[in-house]
Amino acid sequence: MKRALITGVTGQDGSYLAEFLLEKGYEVHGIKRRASSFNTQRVDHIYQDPHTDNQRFKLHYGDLTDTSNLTRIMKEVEPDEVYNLGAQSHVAVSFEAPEYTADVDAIGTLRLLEAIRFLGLEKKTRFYQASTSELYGEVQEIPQKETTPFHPRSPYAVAKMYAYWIAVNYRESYGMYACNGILFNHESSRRGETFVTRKITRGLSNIALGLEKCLYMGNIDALRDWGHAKDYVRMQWMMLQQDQAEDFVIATGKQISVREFIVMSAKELGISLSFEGKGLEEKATVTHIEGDKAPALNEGDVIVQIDPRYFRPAEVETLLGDPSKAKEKLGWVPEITVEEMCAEMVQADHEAARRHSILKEHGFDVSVAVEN
Ligand code: NDP
Ligand code: GDR
Repeated sequence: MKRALITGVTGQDGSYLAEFLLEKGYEVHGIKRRASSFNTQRVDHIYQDPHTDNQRFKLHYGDLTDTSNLTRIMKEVEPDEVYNLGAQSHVAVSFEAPEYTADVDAIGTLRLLEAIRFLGLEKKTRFYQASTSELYGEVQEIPQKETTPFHPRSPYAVAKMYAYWIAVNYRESYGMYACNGILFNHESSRRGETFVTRKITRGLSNIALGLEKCLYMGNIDALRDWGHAKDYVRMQWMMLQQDQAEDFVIATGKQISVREFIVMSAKELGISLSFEGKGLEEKATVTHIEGDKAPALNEGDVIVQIDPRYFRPAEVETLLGDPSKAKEKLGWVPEITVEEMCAEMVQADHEAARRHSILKEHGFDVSVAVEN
């Protein structure tokens, strides 16, 4: 039985990857952080009682800032495959906490690679690094592929650039099977609530049911190549099954703007929107409502406005990936379109908002966290 170790198992990708590897028959070990409240919601459905026989999903307390902890877990598990998905993964937050982001995202990667080397596992253990389209930042070529030069635009992207190169360096220096998946944005109903797609699907669902009044956004002109996380974790595994370690771009090859994603999400709720105004004055007004998903709204309501607090000190305006290498060499193609992904996300968030509003109607004190 193959053994995998996943950092960031409690995150969006970690949870889908753990499911995927369990289905493939792996023993899956994940690193979770100690927190003052439960933080395993995304993997609770695959939890296995440690008192039962044949437990194949095991969680270890740990942190990417803690060398001795990582080395001990690596020694205990002796994994065939390590998936380094753990990170301070929010670009805007990395401007607020640049040093911590570097410690976790850059040096954390080095700590794992060193643990593998220190334990003499470099011929056994394969290593996947969660690299990112943010490396391209100020884009030098459209679309971006494996050979496109990097120009990172945030402390997050700069930290991930170190992680990218240290994985390449350990491959070249020690013959380790280490590779980078340069993944473009990927989302799902498990996406963190403060990333833009989820902020939109959740915010509009809450507004439709009267739990919030307005969605405050940053740069809605930004263009992204959005895919579904389920498609992307399949590729993370495929990358570790080759004869030779190589780096791959994973993307859909299509892009839309944040504004278009807002319109698409609103449409899923039966709401038509009209955008008017420029820059900070831009607003979206409800022009038409169909069906019964948005009982709290009326035509003429303003439900999207711009708030400068969501602008970043340096922005990545446009990202569009070219996944040809992944298609040609690995036969990987994304199966879920951005429209299908958006529909899934809106449905899940509308359902959650409906539950909240029923509780509220029956007098329970329900507050919806809106800090983004
Ligand atoms: P999430 O933010 O959903 O998950 C991040 C995970 O890392 C969580 O499990 C989190 O734990 C954990 N983590 C954070 N800090 C630490 C730390 N100090 N020590 C150990 N674990 C830590 O990210 P995604 O699942 O979306 O992304 C997975 C990886 O892929 C990340 O590295 C991200 O940077 C990268 N990536 C993501 C893309 C995307 O579009 N989703 C695109 C390209 C790259 P907790 O749950 O406790 O917060
Ligand atoms: P990104 O994702 O920065 O691309 O990083 P995010 O969803 O945060 O932003 C995408 C774009 O939308 C613009 N935007 C806003 N973003 C947020 N979060 N909130 C807003 O209110 C808002 N308004 C506009 C942003 O400025 C940006 O241009 C994600 C993360 O998952 C990284 O870990 C990963 O490496 C990259 O994707 C690929």
